[in-house]
Parts: sequence; C-alpha cells; structure tokens
Amino acid sequence: MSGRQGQGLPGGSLSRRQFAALLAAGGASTFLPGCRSDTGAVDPQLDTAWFKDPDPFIRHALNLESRLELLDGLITPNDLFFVRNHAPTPAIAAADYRLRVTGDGIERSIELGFDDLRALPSQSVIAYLECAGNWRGFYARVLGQAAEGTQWGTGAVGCAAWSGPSLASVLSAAGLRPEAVAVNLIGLDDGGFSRPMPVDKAMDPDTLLALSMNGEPLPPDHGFPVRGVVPGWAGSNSIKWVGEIQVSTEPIWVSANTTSYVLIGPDWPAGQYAPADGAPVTALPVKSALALPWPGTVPAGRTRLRGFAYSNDGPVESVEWSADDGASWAPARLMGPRLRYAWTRFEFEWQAAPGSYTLRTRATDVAGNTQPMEGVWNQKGYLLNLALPHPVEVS
Ligand SMILES: Nc1nc2c(c(=O)[nH]1)N[C@H]1C(S)=C(S)[C@@H](COP(=O)(O)O)O[C@H]1N2
Ligand SMILES: [Mo]
Repeated sequence: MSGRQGQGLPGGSLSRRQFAALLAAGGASTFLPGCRSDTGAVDPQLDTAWFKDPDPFIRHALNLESRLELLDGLITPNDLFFVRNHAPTPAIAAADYRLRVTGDGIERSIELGFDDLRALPSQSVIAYLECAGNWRGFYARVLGQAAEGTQWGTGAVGCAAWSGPSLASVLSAAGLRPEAVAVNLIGLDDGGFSRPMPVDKAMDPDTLLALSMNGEPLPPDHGFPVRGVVPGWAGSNSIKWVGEIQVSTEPIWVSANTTSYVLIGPDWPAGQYAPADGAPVTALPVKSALALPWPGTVPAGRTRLRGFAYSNDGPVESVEWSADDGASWAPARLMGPRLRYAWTRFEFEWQAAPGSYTLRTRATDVAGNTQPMEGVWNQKGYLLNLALPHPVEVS
C-alpha cells in the first residue's frame, strides 16, 4: 500500500499544504515522478496516489478511475478506490470540523463537532459506491453515440466497509419533524457540492455519516473527516466533507438534481420532471464487469477470468458469461460473501484459442433484475448497464 495508508490521521496524511511546504523545501524531489499527472505537471488537487509508479489509476482531470484488474478482494483498498471530485480536495482538520443541521424539517438547529459524532453509536455497512456516470465512455465506444461528461470506463466503482453514526441518529438528535420530506447534505468543498435525498432514504438505518473507510479514518480524497454513505444509490448522493445537513418540509432543488444527475433523452419526455431537466438518478441498476483492461489480452489456453457484479437490489444472485458476444451463455461461479449492499465477485474458466473475441457477462440480482443486451442513451450518460461487449484478444 502507499505511504499514505500507514501514516495515521488526523494530520498524518500529507495535505496539499504540507506537500506545498515539502516542495518549497525541496524535500519532495524524490517523489516527483509519482506526483505527476499524465500531462507531466504536478497535480496539486488530489491527495491520492502520489507515491505510485506505475499509476494504479486512469486519470480524468480531478477524477481517478480504478483499474478493476488491480482489485481482487471484496474490499477495495482505500488507496486504490476511485475518486470523483467536482472541486479540489479540501484540507479539513478534525479539531476545526463543525456539522450544522438546519432547516424547517427539524425541531431545532444543532451543531456537532467530530468528537460529538464519534460519541454516537457507530454502525457499519459494507457497500459498493458507484458513480452514476461509470461506463459513460461506452456510449461512444459501444453505442456509437457519445454522452457528455467524464469518459469513464468500468472503474468508477469500488466496495468498502464504512462506519459511523447513522444519518437517522443525527436527524433524530435535531428532532426530525413528521412533515420533513427532503434531506440535503452539503459538502465543504468549493461550490459546496450537494445532492438532496428523500427523507425515507435519509432515515434508512444503512445510510451513514461515515467517519471511517475500511477501518481507517476517511482519506482526504474520500471525504475526511465525515462523508455521507447512501448505499445502493448513485455515488453523488454520498456527499464528502459534509458540513451542513438541511432538512426541509419542501422538496429541495439544487443543480445536482435539476441539471445534472438527471436522465435526459428520448425515453424521458421533456417537461415532465420540472423543475428538473429530467428524471433524477437515484438507485443504481444491476451491472457486472470483468477485471480486465479494455480491450483485454489473455494468453491462449485455459485461463481464469473474474469480475465484479452489483445492484441496488442486491446481492447479485447469478452471473453468466459468454465468449461469443451473447450467442451462448454459461454460469460463472460466485465468490462469497454475498451481502445486501456489497458487490459480488465472480470467476470462470475459459479454454481460449487464439483469436479475437467479444466477451459479455450478465448479472441478475435477488429482485430478478437482469442486465439488458442493449444500452439506452441519455444525454449525460448515466446508469448504462447493458451486458458489456468486452473486446478480448487471445494470443
Ligand atoms: N462534497 C462532495 N461530495 C461528493 C462529490 C463532490 O464532488 N463533492 N462527488 C460525488 C460523486 S459524483 C461521487 S461518484 C462520489 C465519489 O466518491 P469517492 O471520490 O470517494 O469515490 O462522491 C460524491 N460526493
Ligand atoms: Mo459520481
């Protein structure tokens, strides 16, 4: 693991400011090769993966895409977990941290510090987190019609153990009113990224204000000191660096539920979702992906392939695979444990003769949802979940 993991927090990981100080002192020079983005410039905006060479991530501006072929456990290590940021990672000290709970949906406004949150009963959930735009690059590569936004491959997803007080326990401390309908977590990053959710999802016992990720304090890029974790729902609901929680007796409209994270396209009639431009993205659909680069290469002969399958309506019940673009299917083996909100790992053996192939995997969840064979285009490229035609070269 990276040096970042062993350093301990708070104050142990290298903040942007500390890094700048190191640079000024010349002390970081030995690390510089690992600190460069793919444009060759030092990237001052994320804390992740500075010490790694080769780069474990595919880089998209402020965002880091995981390479599924580097992940093999149920748990995605913190330093291999994808990062999706709308603004640079803020440096927040636990000692200065305040969380305000406000709005007409609660009896009284309250303010809590980090220690107050730590004093509440801690819950844990092993949950996958996926960006609603994961796979967006395949609108262009597979559907032949590009969608706007970061051109993710399969790696804007990971699975972690999250722990902290339930959001419900904090809302209850403020006296949730029966008339409350919307809960909006607001980040402390520039622009205050926020995404409102209905009160029912906020009160779900698995919806957390996480203080730790895989048994460690949240890494800065993943929301230190406190982030929302809204299992099964699009990653944009899981607000990092939460500084305020607004609770309202009216629906709350912000850019992330009116102009972004909404489905816009021929299947979503314009005008029906006002004041939003389209249908809000909430629950994530059933998906599966191979732990292979795109395109993949495998040696001829008997080879073991593996991957990850997940759904909001989890766990996944079965995964099938095809080496002939979906003409014939065989069952893959599921690898335990299978948990409500965790992803399920699968594997299968393939007797591969030299040539070019299109592999597909197709997951079905406990609710009976199965990946379709075709994708439905939408302008902003959310929730693509067809059984992906993965090009694989055998030599
Ligand atoms: N404050 C804040 N929270 C945020 C974001 C952000 O930009 N700012 N990005 C969201 C999006 S779109 C996703 S997919 C997840 C990504 O979480 P990760 O970076 O820990 O993987 O965080 C969400 N929470
Ligand atoms: Mo996202």
